[in-house]
Amino acid sequence: MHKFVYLSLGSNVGDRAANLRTALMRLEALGNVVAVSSFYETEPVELVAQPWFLNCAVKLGTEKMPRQLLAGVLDLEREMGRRRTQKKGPRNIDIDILLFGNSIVKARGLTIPHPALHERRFVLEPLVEIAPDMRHPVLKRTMRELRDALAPGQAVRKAEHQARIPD
Ligand code: PH2
Ligand code: MG
Ligand code: MG
Repeated sequence: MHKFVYLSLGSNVGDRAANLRTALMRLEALGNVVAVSSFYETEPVELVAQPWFLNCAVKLGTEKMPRQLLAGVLDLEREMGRRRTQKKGPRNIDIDILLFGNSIVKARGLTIPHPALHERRFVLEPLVEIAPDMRHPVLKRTMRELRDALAPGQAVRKAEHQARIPD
């Protein structure tokens, strides 16, 4: 069944904008990229001693099931040369599943909605750009409401680089 899913992309190693664009292109193998937010310069959170990230949010139409989609994005990260060393540490590309339609998924290695979605400005600011009225299936709040409820802090600003939906 066709579903719309929302992803968060992040990069803080190498040519960050090029990394996001490559990932956007390769995501077409898993479905249709139907919306991409601006790219945002974001202050690192949780593990703070690392370079600033470029983050964006993506709306993907897909026929895949949640675990298949996860396997697909992990393969994509690997194909782009991601090496998992330090948890939450620097990476050339990170692709996280935020929302999978209105589904709630709790499996080993996969929780949807993403458990930190509502706490992260680097996720919510781009997401509000493309899905302000989308409702969190557990918290029952819209993405705009969740963004507005964030405590101050976590610098996030729109970057110059323009995201573009791949042809
Ligand atoms: N990803 C993390 C940890 N911290 N901070 C920002 N600004 N952007 C990220 O994508 C990010 C982070 C773990 O995946
Ligand atoms: Mg992540
Ligand atoms: Mg990840």
